[in-house]
Amino acid sequence: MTAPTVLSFFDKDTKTYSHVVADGHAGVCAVIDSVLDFDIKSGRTGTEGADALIAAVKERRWRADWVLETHAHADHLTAGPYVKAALGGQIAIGAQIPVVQATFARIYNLGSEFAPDGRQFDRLFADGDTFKIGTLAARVMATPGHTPACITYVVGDAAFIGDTLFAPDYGSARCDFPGGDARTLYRSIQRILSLPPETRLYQCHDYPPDGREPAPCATVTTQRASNVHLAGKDEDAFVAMREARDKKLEMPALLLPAVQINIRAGALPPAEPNGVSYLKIPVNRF
Ligand SMILES: N[C@@H](CCC(=O)N[C@@H](CS)C(=O)NCC(=O)O)C(=O)O
Ligand SMILES: [Fe+2]
Repeated sequence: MTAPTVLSFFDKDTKTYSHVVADGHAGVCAVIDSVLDFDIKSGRTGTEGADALIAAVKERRWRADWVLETHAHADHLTAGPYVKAALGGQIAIGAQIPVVQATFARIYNLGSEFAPDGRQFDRLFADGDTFKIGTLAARVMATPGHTPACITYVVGDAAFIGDTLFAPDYGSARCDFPGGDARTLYRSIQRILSLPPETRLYQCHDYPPDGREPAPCATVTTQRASNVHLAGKDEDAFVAMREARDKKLEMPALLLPAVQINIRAGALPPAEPNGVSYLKIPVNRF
């Protein structure tokens, strides 16, 4: 099997990892979890981070066949449409995304202009679906828990696990967003850890403690041996720990602006008659 080439890009503002997984020989890649910069103070989007990723792909003369999301992110805006316009590719996300869209359509009180049925994306991937990146075979695993629609992309000896496990010294993803569930996450993590021991598990975030550089991945072996949220814990103990921790977490700084764009596959809400697109903030809803 051809080993995939992986490039990883770290967004310091939201501590998000975007990845590019490529069949270098065929010159074809997939972009995973891209980030659009967003300045909440001015309401301005920016493309500095996405441009660096796009430049790295262009430099290698790769074409993107896929612009993949592991889930509808709650802490940053996706740059999916911007990446697609620059590199090509179909925008894809998990097949359960309508569940997330329906929940947030209620929260934002979106009108009939927004259809919570996944049509905003080019492709919806369900558990067990397969697709190609050049000659590389990619396989989808449903890994819900952080959100109901989270998926993992397995490409050769690399797996893009989104928000499930984080670095061994940090642990796991929160489960307190609408539709999140700690027990479901635990079971998804067990499925991920049943991949071959040498599999590189690429995370969507790293929140390194002071003094440690961010790291994009850890192997199944390393996660099994040393993840602080798993060591010595069975399912019930994990759930108790996760739920207790989640009670203490603040909302991500960009949740309210980000989700209303991410459930639209990265499109801004339709412009108002003056040509400007507006975001909504539900007051006293959370
Ligand atoms: N302080 C961060 C929080 C980000 C956050 O909540 N990240 C989620 C992933 S979208 C998570 O699972 N965090 C795990 C945790 O903090 O335990 C922000 O404002 O963006
Ligand atoms: Fe997330």
